[in-house]
Amino acid sequence: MRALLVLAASFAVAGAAFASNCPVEMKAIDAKLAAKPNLSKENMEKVTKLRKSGEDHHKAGKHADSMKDLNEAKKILGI
Ligand SMILES: [Cu+2]
Repeated sequence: MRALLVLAASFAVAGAAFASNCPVEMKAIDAKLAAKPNLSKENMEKVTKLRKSGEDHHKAGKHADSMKDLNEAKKILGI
């Protein structure tokens, strides 16, 4: 029983840490976008779309999907 509680608690902590990572990534992307990066129109559209879907997934509680989108956007931005 005790082991189960410890396990549940560590999952909760891991979940919270994961959840709080999305806004950090979004901020990094926003900062990079604010600096007007030299991107092609196509890549700019991709980044904008990924940034938006990342936020939507985050708000829906799908943090893994959110991180996937945000990481993809970061890759295009070179961060
Ligand atoms: Cu999230």
